[in-house]
Amino acid sequence: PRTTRLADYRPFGWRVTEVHLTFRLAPGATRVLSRIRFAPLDHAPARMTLDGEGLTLISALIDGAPVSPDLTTDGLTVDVPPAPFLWEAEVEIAPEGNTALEGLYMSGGIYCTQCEAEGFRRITYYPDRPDVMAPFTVRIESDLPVLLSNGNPTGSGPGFAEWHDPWPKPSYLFALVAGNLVATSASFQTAEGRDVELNVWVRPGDEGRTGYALDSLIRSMRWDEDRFGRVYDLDVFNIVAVDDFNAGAMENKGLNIFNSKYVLASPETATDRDFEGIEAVVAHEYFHNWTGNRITCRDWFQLCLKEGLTVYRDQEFTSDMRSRAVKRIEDALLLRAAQFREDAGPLAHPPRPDTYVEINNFYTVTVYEKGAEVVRMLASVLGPETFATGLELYFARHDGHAATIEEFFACFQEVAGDTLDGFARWWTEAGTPRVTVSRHWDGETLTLSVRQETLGGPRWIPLAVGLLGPDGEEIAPTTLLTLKDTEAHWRYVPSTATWETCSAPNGQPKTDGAPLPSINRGFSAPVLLEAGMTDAERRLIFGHDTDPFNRWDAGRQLIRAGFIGLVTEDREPDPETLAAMGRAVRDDALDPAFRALVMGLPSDDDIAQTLAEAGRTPDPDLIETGRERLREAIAALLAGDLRRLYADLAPVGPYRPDADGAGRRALRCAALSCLSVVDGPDAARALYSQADNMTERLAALSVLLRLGAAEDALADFHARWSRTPDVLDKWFALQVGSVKGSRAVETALRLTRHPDFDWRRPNRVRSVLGTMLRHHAGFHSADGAGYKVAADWIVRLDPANPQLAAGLTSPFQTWRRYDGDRQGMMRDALERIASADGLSRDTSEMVGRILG
Ligand code: BAL
Ligand code: ZN
Repeated sequence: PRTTRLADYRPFGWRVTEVHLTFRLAPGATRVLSRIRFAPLDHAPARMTLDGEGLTLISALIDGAPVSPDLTTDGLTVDVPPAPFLWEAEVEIAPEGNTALEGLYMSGGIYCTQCEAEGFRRITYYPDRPDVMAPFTVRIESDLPVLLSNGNPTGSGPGFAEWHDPWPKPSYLFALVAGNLVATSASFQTAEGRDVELNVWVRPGDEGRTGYALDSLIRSMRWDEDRFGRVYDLDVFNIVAVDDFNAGAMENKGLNIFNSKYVLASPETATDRDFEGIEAVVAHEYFHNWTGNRITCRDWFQLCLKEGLTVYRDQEFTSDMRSRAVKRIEDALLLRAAQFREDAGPLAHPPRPDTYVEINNFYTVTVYEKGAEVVRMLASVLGPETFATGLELYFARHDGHAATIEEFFACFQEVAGDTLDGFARWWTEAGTPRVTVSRHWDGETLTLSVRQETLGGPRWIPLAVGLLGPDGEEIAPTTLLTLKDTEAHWRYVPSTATWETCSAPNGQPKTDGAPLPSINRGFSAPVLLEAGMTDAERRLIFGHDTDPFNRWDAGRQLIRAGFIGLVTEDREPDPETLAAMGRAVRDDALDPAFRALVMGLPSDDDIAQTLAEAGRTPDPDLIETGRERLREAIAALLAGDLRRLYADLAPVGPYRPDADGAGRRALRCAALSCLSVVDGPDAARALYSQADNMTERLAALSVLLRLGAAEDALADFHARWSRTPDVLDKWFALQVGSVKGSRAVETALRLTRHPDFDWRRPNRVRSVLGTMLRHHAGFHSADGAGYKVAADWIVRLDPANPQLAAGLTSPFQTWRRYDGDRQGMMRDALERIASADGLSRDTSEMVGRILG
């Protein structure tokens, strides 16, 4: 397959000034008629190339005269005049048979589209690249009751509807939906006085579960006006939920299409995490209207320009709606678990990569989450006002254009009046910087020496630092120290409460009375930090720091060290660490959500990664057993506190999906889960039957599954929810995720034979197969069953849905961590996938990169 390179970027030779599309919908044979006006640019060649995949060309005309283009496997070429011309084509496509879910396809009788990144070429011939932007007019012909496209409605009648989108957009933002749908609606008046009709469209029967998505949309629109000055620009904003969707949602202009998982919610069907996810994804897609749609990407290498910035914006939204501290910890957890792992292995790439084979493989945590961290660091180093001014300049200068990271960055360099060059490496280099901090105390002055080890030269690393006194009191407030070179030294000047740069300290350091630095507060830089702290110092930070992130992180480091000791040296958990955890968990002055996070143990994969970094070979079974022993030790020590908490946190009123309620439930469920180790299943059984909400019901079911006491509850759950796909997905996933070791593989295999399992539904596949692949001890079971089953599934799924299959390969990326037997079995599995007949570009690129 062909590699696409950033260095080869060339603009398209024509401007597209107008696009008219007519769809005559039929499941097996939809006709798409296009009328597109092209105007040559100076460098336009005599032949034009259009992208197209899987299309049957019926006719083609240029300025009304029939032409015979040369058809290729990925499009066509045709001679064109050297002046503006009208291209007309009619093609036939078959949405019913489209199992790849790219282009126009059908989900449960609903026609819908997914065009990002390169799906539009499966709809008609077009320059399917993000830097070609044009206004679209669309006519849909069908007897279905609801016919939607981008922009504003301009006409409808029996069997047709017409839409016009005045905002020039690339083809990846095109969307069409047709089906039997019902809307929950509201109106919104923008800050500019525009009345906007808001609709959330779902299948009849689901309309009772749309309220939270609609409310999230309204809050997002208002927030984007208040916080970023971004105002909506059409008369209608439609959201449609479909059950079969490869990703989470899609920001098509004025017509967002969502995986129903991120729309449908009621207290009975959705967990607190689902509600938070819906709020964040609705916001994310809405925020793309400016960061993605009004200003889009010049080419797909710039994907993080829209995704990193939009994730940053949705993180800020969630932080304002909920708890900023908790959100920051959750984001750091995700980044460390998924992005650091990606950066440490064969799939490492910069947020702005410079080559790809299949762009679908680059919708990664690096592009999204690390991309957001880079924007967050830019905001930190510039300060809020300069950052806001730079962003305003970006919106003003690039509105209506397809931009690059360099153009984005130039806006901030201009307003900062400074050269920020070392900062830009965050976008262009892969790898997680390793930052080492050493301390020198001479009895009066504390000096910090900070070093970075990075690929591709030093980057700017903003470290938020505070100081604690011997009893944990804050003696220096948070200050941002930005490391710009490989090494720097700062000393703290108490008289002015400032830090100043200095030369390397010398002389014998003292220890008595030294203040304790709390470094990288708020996870100000996404780095691996080695601060050389003792356990006693970590306990001081855990117990006292004013920065909630570092408090949590110090506790996490203590627990992780105990976990490692338990796995590798059979050491008992450290009583002082457990006691410190107990003090935090008992502390009613702390946010319950924070306390629940303190109780969370590092994942098995996290422990495996830590061991691998220390040069040791992780043993998945020992890690799993170690987790159980750690949980038993915590339960034994804290049982009394946890029983009290479980009782005290019982619901006091009806369920509400807000941050406070979610935090209380998170802590209560964490207490239940831990307590069940000593108290058995009774409390979980009672909670399962009494709970008025899915959060507690699912938590109870998970405990029952772990204890092998879930038979009745599982049957009850299935009976209640067998006709509600998004809830039934939870039933599937929980069974795989809650059993130990190789039983996860057996359970997953058994569930693929369940009558409700369906290989064509991505959410169902991810519930069973995705959960098995993430089950560390199951996937890595010593007999290789997990690897074999994974390879079987990927080979089976690939022909129908390459994007889904390729996504399932990523758990193999850590294969070099493990022992020789496991490495051999994983390599065999990967090679078997690679040699499958007709393997897709998506999966073959992933497997090739993983094998290295
Ligand atoms: N653009 C693809 C879905 C999203 O990131 O919003
Ligand atoms: Zn996005």
